[in-house]
Amino acid sequence: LSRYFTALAAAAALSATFVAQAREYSVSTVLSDAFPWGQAAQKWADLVNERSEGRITLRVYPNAQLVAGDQTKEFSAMRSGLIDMAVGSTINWSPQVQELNLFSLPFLMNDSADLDAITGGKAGVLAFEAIEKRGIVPLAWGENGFRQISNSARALRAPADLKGLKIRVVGSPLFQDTFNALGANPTQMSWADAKPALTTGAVDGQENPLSVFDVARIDQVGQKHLTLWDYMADPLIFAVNQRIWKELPEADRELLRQAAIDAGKWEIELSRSLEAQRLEDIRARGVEVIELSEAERQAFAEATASVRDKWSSRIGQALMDAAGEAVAKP
Ligand code: X2X
Repeated sequence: LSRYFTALAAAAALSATFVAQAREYSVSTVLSDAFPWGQAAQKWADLVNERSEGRITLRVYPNAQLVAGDQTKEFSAMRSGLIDMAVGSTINWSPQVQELNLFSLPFLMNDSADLDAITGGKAGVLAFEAIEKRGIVPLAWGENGFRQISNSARALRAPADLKGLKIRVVGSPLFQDTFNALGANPTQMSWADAKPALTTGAVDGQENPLSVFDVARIDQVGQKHLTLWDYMADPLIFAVNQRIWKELPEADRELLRQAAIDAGKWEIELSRSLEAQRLEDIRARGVEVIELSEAERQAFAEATASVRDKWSSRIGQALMDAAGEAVAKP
């Protein structure tokens, strides 16, 4: 009998430990797992679940639903503890973390190699330090992607072609400057409002990575012309509220960090490997795809030089220098 009670007590103790340690956390994203972005968050959740043997659950809440669709409030909500964790875009966090505007500077980066050199080098470290200073713990990089511009009116090959076009932009002031410099008429709105605005013709155009154009079927809301200009790319950042981070045992922190690194790497590779096929599919749907010559792209870069000048002081000299070194061609 006593052996029976001992076993019972041991089982109770075990389950008490289990209950005490089993935790669930919310993870905010803007895009669902129909997109690489949401898949990045789900991969993180799957790896954490598997490696913690079910002890830690990350529940992904897409469509910025934890901030009622207002993606520019995600960072603040994570800092205040309303959201535990997030996989967020540098664009959406830049209102609170000025340094992250680096990635939105038009024509700073030419390709994925430039982006990788920034995120993987000193600039990436400085960007993470800037986030940490604002009370959030950044763990790893993912990728939304190089952003291309589409519109319903005409083929865009030169800055003059943008004149007077109403372009939906994300809620970060830098984008107002970029599209004003190009002679367009930028309108800030959330992703939730973007598709309806395109549908009704309240705006003529938008800019997003090919994955978003493809999966969200932006071709179906009148966006007939798509210019590949690679004017900027927004990385994703896996991050955790600081109080939650501090409460976690060291081993769980390491588990979360490594799972975020692995999920980010996986998603970046996946996202890039699908780009060519996406472009083919977009073309097959009848969208006119405009590819720019180096000189044509350069004309857009020159037209937006003032934006880089104005914003580099807000981003900070050390970060600008580190990014400049990263993208410098020998
Ligand atoms: O709103 C957008 O355009 C999106 C989905 O790309 C971001 O959240 C930055």
